Amino acid sequence: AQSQEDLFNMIIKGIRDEAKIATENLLQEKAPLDIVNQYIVPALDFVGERYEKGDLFLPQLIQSAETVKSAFEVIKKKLKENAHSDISNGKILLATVKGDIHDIGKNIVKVLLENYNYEIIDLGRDVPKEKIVEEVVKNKIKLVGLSALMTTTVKNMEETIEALKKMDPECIVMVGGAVLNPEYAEMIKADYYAKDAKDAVAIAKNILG
Ligand code: B1M
Repeated sequence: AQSQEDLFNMIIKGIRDEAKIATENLLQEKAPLDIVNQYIVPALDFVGERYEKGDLFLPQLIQSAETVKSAFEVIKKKLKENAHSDISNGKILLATVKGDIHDIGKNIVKVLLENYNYEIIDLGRDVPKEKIVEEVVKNKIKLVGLSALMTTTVKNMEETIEALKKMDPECIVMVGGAVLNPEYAEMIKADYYAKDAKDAVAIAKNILG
């Protein structure tokens, strides 16, 4: 069995292939989301802090992010095996806002929502508000999920919410991302704040059933 040290350290060091195997082994004994919360998020927080302090540089941050992506591919496969049923509970549009290329968190949220049978329209990252509004109209979306990870892009999130509400005051917006908190979410006029993927599912259930 793998110890917590292993996957955590592999992400920090950016060793991809081994991280994949470690994840497969961990899945024998742990639930997919527990691996995300106990290993992946803490490891990314750790490299993020070291990067901020200047103890570690961008190439290493990228290596760690790539390692997480390959570990998450394994987790995603497992989650898909456990999917609940084929009937869609409704559509949700997801995007990381303009100027922001962080998408690991959004992708985790996406997989979990899909697992609960929501149909996800994923616009990806660095998405301008105009594109988000256009796709919401085109796909008749009731619930939009926006992600932002940087203090500088929260402004774009606010502007996106403003544009969505202007287009349709009934459009419901949930927001998430490490830079946010419930107070901040309220300030930028989001309807809901999701602290993690489980929260996002609870909100979706509340809105779409
Ligand atoms: Co960057 N980065 N990064 N980065 N990065 C942060 C965010 C930073 C805090 C690091 C730091 O300095 N401590 C910092 C921002 C500082 C600030 O704004 N104050 C930072 C910076 C500065 C940058 C660059 C500018 C660096 C540079 O180029 N000089 C650059 C940004 C470029 C840009 O966006 N324009 C950059 C680039 C990168 C990488 C490409 C190397 C990589 C991203 C790879 C990718 O996403 N594809 C990266 C990473 C990995 C991080 C950290 C280390 C980890 C982020 C992450 O994935 N966390 C991050 C530090 C940190 O957060 N600790 C950092 C794990 C993820 C699961 O959490 O996204 O919060 P999170 O998602 C959670 C919840 O928040 C919630 O559910 C998820 C699952 O629990 N959630 C939602 C998220 N979105 C949701 C949406 C919802 C609902 C819930 O509704 C839809």
